[in-house]
This record gives sequence, structure tokens and C-alpha cells, in this order.
Amino acid sequence: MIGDTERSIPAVTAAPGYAEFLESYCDKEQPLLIKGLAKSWPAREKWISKGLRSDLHSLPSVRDRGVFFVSRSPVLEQDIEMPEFLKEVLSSDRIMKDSVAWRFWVNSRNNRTEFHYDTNAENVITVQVKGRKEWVLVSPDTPLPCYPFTNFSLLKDEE
Ligand SMILES: O=C(O)CCC(=O)C(=O)O
Repeated sequence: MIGDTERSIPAVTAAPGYAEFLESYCDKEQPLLIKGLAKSWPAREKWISKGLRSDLHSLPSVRDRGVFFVSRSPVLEQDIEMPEFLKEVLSSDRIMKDSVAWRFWVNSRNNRTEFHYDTNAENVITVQVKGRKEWVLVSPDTPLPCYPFTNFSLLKDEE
């Protein structure tokens, strides 16, 4: 809990349509939790930590950035069932502009990622394929002791 400003994030069990996503969430900068989005993805069975790491290492477009793997083009699409609204999000430059990057965070139990700004990605869409993760989202106006990606982009050398 962060002071008295804690708010919960609205949760739905079915993906919204693209227009609803834009109007009700994206345009209002309102985070949204879609429960069970990946529950029927082949990735849930296929992505075992060690094998996934070596699969990612074998793909030419993927770079191992230490804390995550990144690719500027889609990879492992056969393991993913992309919801319609997300296909539209990814094919439009309205939401992601030119910062679309696929990142794979392959972490072990009890991993903790420190607070950071993702200034190179105006919006972040994250799918928790396996396991659990607690997220703490903080207003950009709130000063935090964190490593700020304010002056540079981790993805710059991929362009
Ligand atoms: O999965 C994590 O530990 C961090 C993910 C994250 O920071 C991001 O997607 O920008």
C-alpha cells in the first residue's frame, strides 16, 4: 500500500473490444486487468523456463538483455492466441507508436524487479503466462527512489 492513494485496478474476465479498450481504458490512462487471458495458450504448457531460454537464444531477432529478452518483431507466435483487440492495438500506431517490442521476462520464483520507468514504451501490455506477479503502479508525479530510464532507452541500440 502506498499512502492513502492506493486504488485497485478494474478487472474483467473477457477481453474488451478495441473501441471499448481505447475509450474506457487507454484514453483515460486507466490500467486494466484481464483475468485468464492466457489460460488456453499453448505457451502455458510449452514454456518451461530452461527450454524457453534456449529457444529465445536460438532466435536471430531476440537479444538477451540480462533481466529480459527482447525482440523488435513478433516471435513464438505459434504459442500465443492473440485476442482481437490486441491484434488491433499492435497493428495501429495510435497506442504503441513506434516502440513496440516483445519482451520476455523469464524469472524464477520470488524474483523482484525494482521500480523503474518505462519511458521508451508509452503503454505497456503485459501477459502473465505462468506463475503469479504482484504489480505496483505509481503515478509519474510520485517521486520514487528508482532507476529512471528518463534520459536513455534500453532499446535504442536495437533500432
Ligand atoms: O516482469 C517483471 O518482473 C517486470 C516487467 C516490467 O517491468 C515490464 O514489463 O516493463
